Amino acid sequence: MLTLIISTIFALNLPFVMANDANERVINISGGYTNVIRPGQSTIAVYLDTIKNSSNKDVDLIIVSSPFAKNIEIHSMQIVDNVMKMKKEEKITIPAKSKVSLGKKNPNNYHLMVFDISPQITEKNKFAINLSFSNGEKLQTEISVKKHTEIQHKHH
Ligand SMILES: [Cu+2]
Repeated sequence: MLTLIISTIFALNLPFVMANDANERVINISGGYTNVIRPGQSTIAVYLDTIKNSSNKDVDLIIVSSPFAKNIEIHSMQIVDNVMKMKKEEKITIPAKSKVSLGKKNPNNYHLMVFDISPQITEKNKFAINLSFSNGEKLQTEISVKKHTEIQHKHH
């Protein structure tokens, strides 16, 4: 009887244990930043130096949001007929045991396009964005806003 109870508990626990394994943190994000936000500007591009996947399965970045913005899209850029065009991506795959850059000048020109950002965000601020991945992982990361002095080329 006791054996039966124990094995029943183990049987019932199995899915729980598997769910726990799936929720183990395998994604690491570093280096979130955006350019100077000019007064009145409501759409900005956000860059992440690295998204690292330490698991042995591919993981997709699928949803990005922020309490400080209405909507965030995943974008890439491609040259079409000599014109640089932004393209909305449904996901970015971070291959197993590998990393992908959404930093400036990454090969696919990946970036996050943030729409209707709160006017409260200024160069003094950092703000948080939330990233959801196909393995169920949800992470928050801070985006620092670059200051005016960091701009190297000014156009008057
Ligand atoms: Cu864009």
